[in-house]
Amino acid sequence: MRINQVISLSQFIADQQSKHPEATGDLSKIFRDIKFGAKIVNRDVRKAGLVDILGAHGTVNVQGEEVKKLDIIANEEFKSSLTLGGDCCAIISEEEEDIHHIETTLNQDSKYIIAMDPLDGSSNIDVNASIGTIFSVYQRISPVGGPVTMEDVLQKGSNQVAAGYIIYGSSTMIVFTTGQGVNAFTLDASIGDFLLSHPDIQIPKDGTIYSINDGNYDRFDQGVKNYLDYCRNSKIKKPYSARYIGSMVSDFHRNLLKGGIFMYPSTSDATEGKLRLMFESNPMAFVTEQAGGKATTGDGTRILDIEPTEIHQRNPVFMGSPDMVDKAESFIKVK
Ligand code: AHM
Ligand code: MG
Repeated sequence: MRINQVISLSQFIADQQSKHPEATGDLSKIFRDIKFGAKIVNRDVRKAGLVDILGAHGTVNVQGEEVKKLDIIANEEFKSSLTLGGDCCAIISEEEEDIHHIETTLNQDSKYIIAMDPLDGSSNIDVNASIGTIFSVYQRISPVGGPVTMEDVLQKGSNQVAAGYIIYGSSTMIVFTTGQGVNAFTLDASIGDFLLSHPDIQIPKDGTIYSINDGNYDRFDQGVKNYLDYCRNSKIKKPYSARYIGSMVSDFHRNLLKGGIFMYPSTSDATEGKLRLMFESNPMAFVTEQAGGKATTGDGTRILDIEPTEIHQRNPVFMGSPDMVDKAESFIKVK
């Protein structure tokens, strides 16, 4: 008997698995490993101000950006958890230039590939604002046992088997989809487990929150500027609110629950925008669509349909409440 109908993440996954007699249980084990990694990273995030893991690492990552110590730590912790679990054959990470092959005896028969941004929103680390981990799960295309290829890794987002994020906020939550809706589990620190807190999340069809880095306004295309002018127009039916912390997981999560649009468009000096297709756009787009939302590049292109050509490629992002994304696109398409 479950006390007060509390459902743990492990129980939920086991229940889902039992509905699929053909399931091998390997995906459940991937979630076990992601959950374990999340708990370890959560521990380190929570004590970041007390020990020497804040601040810059002194190197830049493959994007040429400054690396924080916690980025490195989180990357190593998830890699370790997924390697020791034995059900993942390769990882691609925002913090790694190339494919990280896992070729231990334990992992040689595994079919799953993980794409992850181990610590997203890292500019927020030093100021104690919410940060997150973003992950995708794919099945390899080439036969199990052989070397993982670029084709295995560069799959379009619609091939994702599962995706989600962990938010290290005022509480720690894991929000994910396996293609059957979106559910969120909150970490109960007293028992050390994630409990179902937000079943079957549906994003509101419309909303009043727009999230964008307004400092880039002068470098946006005219269509994006026109949409932002519309959002600021006090004569529209509902006054809009601008909300932007600069941590995608946090900005996205708020809009998922309250209704809104999250945007990171291209700019005149970054024609593909900033966010990475494999590590940020695809997993969030899968969650968005599974919650009833819409995720595009702003010109009608569905993010999940983009054919990736390189591990670290970027793309413009417009995602959230479907009516808001449609409205934004109606401005952007009119150049
Ligand atoms: P990161 O992966 O290096 O942390 O960068 C991604 C982050 C996103 O979380 C956020 O939406 C975006 O960068 C904010 O960028 P900006 O500071 O340009 O607005
Ligand atoms: Mg990131």
